[in-house]
Amino acid sequence: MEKLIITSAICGAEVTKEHNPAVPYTVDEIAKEAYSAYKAGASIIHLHVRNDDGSPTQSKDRYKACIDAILAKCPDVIIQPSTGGAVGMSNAERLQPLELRPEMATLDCGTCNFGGDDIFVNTENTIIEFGKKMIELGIKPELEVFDKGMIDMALRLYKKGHIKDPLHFNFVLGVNGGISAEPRDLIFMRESIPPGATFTVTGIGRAEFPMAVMGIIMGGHVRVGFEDNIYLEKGVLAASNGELVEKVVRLAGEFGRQIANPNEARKILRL
Ligand code: KMH
Ligand code: ZN
Repeated sequence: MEKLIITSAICGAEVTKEHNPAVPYTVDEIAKEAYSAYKAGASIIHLHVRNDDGSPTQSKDRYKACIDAILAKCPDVIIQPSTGGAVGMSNAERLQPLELRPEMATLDCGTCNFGGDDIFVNTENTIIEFGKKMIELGIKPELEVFDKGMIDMALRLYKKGHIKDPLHFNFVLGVNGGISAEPRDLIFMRESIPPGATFTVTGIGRAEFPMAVMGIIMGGHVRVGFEDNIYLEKGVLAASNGELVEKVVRLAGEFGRQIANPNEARKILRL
């Protein structure tokens, strides 16, 4: 089996220090958390950024400051900015980090409920606009799918040329409004993508590690981090993103799956 690529989603846009005091906001905190994940075995950092007060932002300047600080500590890591940002942001706001020409970025493939009254809006035209921009700038999209219909949308737009090979999906399971996180759900998602496409598995909340194990044994890749889950185990807050990554490394070891370093990840993903 291919080596395992671990992505760490170190802060997201929604989780706060009230949920877990280790959630990073400042540039220094973000760089420190990225380093903890990288040192533990993450080769990709899925990056959202915050203002110092913790509010989410897609500011290009703030991304630049965070990326520079991360690269100073983790020179070869793959940085994957979010183009999802936070619920309610405009497309123009969300697209800003692409101007920095990262190697990868997320491309969210559909609209869904996002808990309470929140709706995460990604219309077909939005996905086309974001996909075209990534082709134009040579940025590999990670196709974020929160439900099976989003895979169908991605494949439709791929056929029309708005998304290019090689395809890489991130199956996000357990969002309140997306597909649930049962083993059958992940198998259904996996069977719905073309042979040859790569995939990462992200389980939300308590589904993080069960889904990680499934990703490990199914030959996929794994994402963990405070964006998705703040607990190391039931009732125990993780002290860092590194602790979450270390747990994945331990689980992968139990199943004989080796961990990819960033350059190996680049080869697997054909970056
Ligand atoms: N914060 C969520 C609304 C992404 O990074 O592309 C969207 C999100 C997806 O986190
Ligand atoms: Zn995200």
